Amino acid sequence: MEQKYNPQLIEVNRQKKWDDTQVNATGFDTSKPKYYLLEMFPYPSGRIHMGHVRNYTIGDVVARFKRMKGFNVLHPMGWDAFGMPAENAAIKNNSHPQTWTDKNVAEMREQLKRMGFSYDWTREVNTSKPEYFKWEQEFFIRMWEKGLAYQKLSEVNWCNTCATVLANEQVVDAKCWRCDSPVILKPLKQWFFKITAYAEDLLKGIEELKDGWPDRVLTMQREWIGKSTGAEIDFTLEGTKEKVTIFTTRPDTLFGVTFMSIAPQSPLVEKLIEGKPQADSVRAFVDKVNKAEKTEDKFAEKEKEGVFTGAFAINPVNNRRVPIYVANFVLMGYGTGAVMAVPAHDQRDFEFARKYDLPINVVIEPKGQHLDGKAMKAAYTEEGNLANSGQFTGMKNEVAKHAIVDFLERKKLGRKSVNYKLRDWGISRQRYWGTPIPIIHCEACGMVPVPESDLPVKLPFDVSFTGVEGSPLSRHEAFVNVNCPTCGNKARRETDTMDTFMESSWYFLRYTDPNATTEPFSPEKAAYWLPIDQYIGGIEHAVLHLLYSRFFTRVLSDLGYLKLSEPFEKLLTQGMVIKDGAKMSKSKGNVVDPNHIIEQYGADTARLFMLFASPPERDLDWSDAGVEGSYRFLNRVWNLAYETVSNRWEGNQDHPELLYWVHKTIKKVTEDIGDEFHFNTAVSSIMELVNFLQKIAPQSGLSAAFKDALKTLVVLLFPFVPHMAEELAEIMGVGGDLATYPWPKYDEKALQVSNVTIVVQVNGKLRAQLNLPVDVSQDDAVKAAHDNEKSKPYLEGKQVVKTIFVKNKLLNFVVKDS
Ligand code: ANZ
Ligand code: ZN
Repeated sequence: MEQKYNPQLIEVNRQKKWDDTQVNATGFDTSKPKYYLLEMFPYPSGRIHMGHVRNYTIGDVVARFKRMKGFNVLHPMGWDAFGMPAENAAIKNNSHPQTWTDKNVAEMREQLKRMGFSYDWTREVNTSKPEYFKWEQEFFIRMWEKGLAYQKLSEVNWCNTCATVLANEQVVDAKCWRCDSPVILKPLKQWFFKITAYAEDLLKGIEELKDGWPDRVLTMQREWIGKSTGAEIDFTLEGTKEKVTIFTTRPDTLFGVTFMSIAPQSPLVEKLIEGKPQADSVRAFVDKVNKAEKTEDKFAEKEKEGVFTGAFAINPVNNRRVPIYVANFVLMGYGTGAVMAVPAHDQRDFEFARKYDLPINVVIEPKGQHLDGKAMKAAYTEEGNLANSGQFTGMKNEVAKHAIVDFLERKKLGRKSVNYKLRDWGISRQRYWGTPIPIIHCEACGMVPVPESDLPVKLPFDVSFTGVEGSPLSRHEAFVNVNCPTCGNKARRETDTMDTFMESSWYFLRYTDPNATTEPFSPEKAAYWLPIDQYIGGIEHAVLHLLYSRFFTRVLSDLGYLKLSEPFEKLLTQGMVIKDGAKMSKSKGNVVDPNHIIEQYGADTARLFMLFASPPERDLDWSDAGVEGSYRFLNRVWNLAYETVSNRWEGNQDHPELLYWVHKTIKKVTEDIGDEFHFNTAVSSIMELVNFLQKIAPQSGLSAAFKDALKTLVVLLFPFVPHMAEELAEIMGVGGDLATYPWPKYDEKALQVSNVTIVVQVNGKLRAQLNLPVDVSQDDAVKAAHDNEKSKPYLEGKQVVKTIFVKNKLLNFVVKDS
């Protein structure tokens, strides 16, 4: 055994061995319980960063631990390989996205291997390969046949810098999630997936995830789906038989309506202003709003404005005339695009009423209080009792909500109604580096799916990347011009590609059967492995990837590919890696390159630091001193083993507390990894064991029990620092492959029987040594001191003014004669 710890040499050798023997490849041994552990796969941007290192280290501890606990573990890795950076790099470097991506994948794979992560590399998935996206095209066609994929003209979120459409989820604070440019609206024919058809089911599913997912993520998904329960109420257009239907969540305020607001884009507008003197001013207003929407930041707070149409609606419960306004804050895409305005109880309506001098009629009052619309400074939005509301006056407003809707339903003037904020998922991108949408547009036949035998629709390699607007595919004649599969006439191939979130919505299914060629994955294999027992990734995916995956799993189940609704049983969202108070990022200039740490200290040190510095779900503050500390600890372990193996100690005496310490550590590490992923406390208990072993080594270092303790230590270290642990295990003759070595069990008896020696002092003088159970309480120790023959005489009849108790060590009485 080498005297000096040489991580670089050890690690590279171990990694080569793991690679040669494929020790982490997954079996299909159904006699063992399965455990599917997944970390979010990376985008192959070129290099692994510390965020990856942290995410994957956390996962690796769990994977190794579960294997040792006898599970059949699936722990795969792959590449989310489509996406814009590849295309942007191609434009910049005059290269090809495929070349760029393949090179990055090769480099990053080596980096991951150099970290010693125990992936089953035989299952590597790369989403940019036709063997993968072929199935996506098949899914798309199935969805299209069922009406779950459709094309419509729509105002889309557009990023000028990236020259592409963004999904709602990719707009963060009105900016492009990727490049931070402001997002504008643009009308384009786009492909959508009907995620709204699954809104209720996705919402219900959240209940099932309560025990396995962080509350924060569930709340974000719930809010994103945004269910609103209320009613649709029909007002009549004065002087006609026509209805104007509104959506409200507050039917209890119906008697307080003093005007109505409709969306500028509403088809009603033209009808309302026909022949009215207001027509011109309304049209001008609508134009202004539409222009502003296209040029201005869509999400910025804008001044609430409106204009009177000259038309009135009749409130169905009290027959009052209410003027109809066109207002810039009413969205055409939500509810009915028309709102009953109740300024006394809605702040937005309140401000609008003040601005345009419209009446404010109070219909809800706090108990025992009277409100005056003229004097109000803000809308009253709390609970209360109904006022000025005909037969409903006096009723609690929560009760009135139902009573008024019941009344309306009976009179056929309204009905219960539910609305969701969730919009359909816009999936088409005017980009090259993505999965081609397998549709052909024929003048005679309309949209025709590419026949199954022609799948996959591959990306042509010979394209030019100029960076000009529009997809490079649309400029590729041979790709675009095809014959219609139905009628044979000249037709045009769809040139949009799919959102890359499509690939990540099912990659976890492909891992179960990555080399399938006649189907996307075998239903049996998917059924065996799914759901994923533990998923680990960043909180930034709370509503993007994690919602799409839940949706897509349901879709694939409905299409008959599998039977599952929730793909991820448990979710851990790891914290960020921060340095100098900010997230590690290129733009902040505070990046630490994992390779440098590996070169200087080795992968085991990098892993140990990541695990020890903070619990997984919290942010991790990078500290060079912490890295140093981890490295020093590993050196201490190495030295301890070295001294033992080379018989450098004197003593051969069994220490009475040794077994206690070993079993206590096994228990703590097992529980900390197993239940809550408290790796930091698991590591610190291992450190305590090392301290203890170091302390007793001179007397006990050559005893069999000491050597056994050291072997156990090495086994416990394996999930955290696998290279060093396996090296030492081999040297010390632990026997067998640590990858599948049975995880040590602890013995409750060893935990109980062990005693410690507690020194009793009276006024600083040693009076007795007590042999007491480990972790004995102060009270019990004091009692024992009073009973002990030797210390008893010094305590009897004395007044104890102070007792100092150092757990498992010392009991000191300060006494004075009484
Ligand atoms: C009358 C009322 C009185 C309202 C009151 C609120 C408070 P959520 O919870 O987001 O679903 N609304 C309905 N459709 C709208 C649209 N297309 N654009 C803008 N606002 C719209 O909000 C529902 C409430 O938002 C509805 O209830 C409606 O105003 C408004 F004291 O109706 B409410
Ligand atoms: Zn045709």
